[in-house]
Amino acid sequence: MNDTMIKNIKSLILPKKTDKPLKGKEMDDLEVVDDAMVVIDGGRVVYAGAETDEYDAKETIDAKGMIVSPALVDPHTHVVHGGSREHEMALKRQGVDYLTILEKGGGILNTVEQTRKATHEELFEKASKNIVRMVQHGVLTVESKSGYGLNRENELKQLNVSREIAENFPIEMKHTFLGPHAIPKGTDSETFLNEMIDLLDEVKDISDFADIFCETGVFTIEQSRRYMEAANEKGMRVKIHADEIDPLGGLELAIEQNAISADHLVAASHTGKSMLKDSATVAVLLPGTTFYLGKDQFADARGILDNDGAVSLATDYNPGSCVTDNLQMIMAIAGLKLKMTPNEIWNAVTVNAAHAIGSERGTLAEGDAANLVIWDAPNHEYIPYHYGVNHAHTVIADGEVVYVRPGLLV
Ligand code: IZC
Ligand code: ZN
Repeated sequence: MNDTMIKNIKSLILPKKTDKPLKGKEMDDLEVVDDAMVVIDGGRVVYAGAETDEYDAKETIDAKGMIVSPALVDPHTHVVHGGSREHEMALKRQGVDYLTILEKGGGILNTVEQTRKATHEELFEKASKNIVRMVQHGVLTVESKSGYGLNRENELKQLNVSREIAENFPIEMKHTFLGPHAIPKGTDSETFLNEMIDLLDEVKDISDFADIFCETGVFTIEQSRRYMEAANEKGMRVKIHADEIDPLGGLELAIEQNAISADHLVAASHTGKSMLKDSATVAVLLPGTTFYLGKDQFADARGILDNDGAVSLATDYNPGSCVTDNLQMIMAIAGLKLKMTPNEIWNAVTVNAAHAIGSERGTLAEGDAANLVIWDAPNHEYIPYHYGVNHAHTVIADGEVVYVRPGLLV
C-alpha cells in the first residue's frame, strides 16, 4: 500500500527529466497530462500520469480539479542578509543609479554594515520569514548566496545561517560563496580579491559554488577570471554575476570557465549568447531586477533561446535590486518583458533552475522526491498571466503537506 495518492488533477505539468538543461526549442516543449494523478510512497513519486485504478494508498488528497506541478526552484537569491534599503527606492526614482549608490558607500555596502552588526540568530530569524514565504509560494529549492560579510568572520556567519535554514525547513538549499560581491571600505580590489581567494579553501567545505560580481566599479573580467580559475582548481563549480549593467564579456568568461550558470546577462554580447549552445552553462535571467531598477532593456531571452541556449529564471531576492521572494511574480515578468512562452517559463523555474544549481529537483518522474504544488488555477498558462498574487493552494515536500492556503476567518 502506498502512502498518498493525489487524485482529481485537472492538468499535471511534467517537465522532462534530462541529465542536461533544456535548450532552445526544447524549452517550449512541456508535457501536460489532463485528468491525472500522482502516487507517492516513502516521500518519492511512484507514479505521475493519467488517472488509473491500478494504485491504492493509505491517504487520498483531492486536488479538486486544480493543477499540479513540481515545486518551483529559485536558483539565485541573496536571502540571508541584515537590514533593508527602502530609503534607496526614492533615490533610484530620482535618477541616482544603482552603481552610483554603491560608489558612495551605500547599496551593497549598506547591507554589509547591517549584516555584520546582526547576530547569527537575528539573520536566521529574518531569512526564515522569507523562506516561509517562498515555500508558501510553491518554492522548495533555494540557492542562497553570501556576499554581505566581505570578511572571513561574516562570510562564514552568512553561510552557516544558510546551512542552518536548510536543516530547519522542508526545503533543499544550495549555498554559494559570493565573497567578491563588493569592495569593502579601506581596501583596494586586488588586496580584497586575494583575501577572498585565500578564503576558498575554508568555504569550499560549506558551500556548493563560488560566485563573483563582475561589473564596472566592482570586479573586472581579469579579476573574475583569476577568482574563477582559483575556485575551479579547488574543485568548486563557479557562477558569475555577468553583464548585468555593462557589457564586460562576463558571459564569455562564464563559458570559458565552465560555470554552472551565468546570471543577469542584460547586457550580454551576441558572441556570448551564441556560445551558450555548445556549453553546459545555464543563463539565469533575473527580470525582476530589471523591473525593480526601472530599466527599459531586459535580458534578451529570445536571442538566447533562438541561439539554442538554456534559460532559467530566479527572483534574485535581495534588499537592493529586487525585493520580492515571489517567483510567480518573476514568471509573469518573464512572460511580459522577456517574451517567453508559458512552457518556456515553466521549464525555466523547474528543471532548468535545478540544473543551474546542480539540484536533482524540478521534475516528477518515477523515483523523484515528491516535491510538488497544487495550484488554484484553471491551466498552467494562467499562473504567469494572473500576476502579483499567490496561486499556490497546497505545497507538498518529500511527500508531506507543508502548506495549505488559509481561508478567511469568517
Ligand atoms: O544587494 O544590491 N546585484 N548584487 C549584485 C546585488 C544586486 C545585491 C544588492
Ligand atoms: Zn545576485
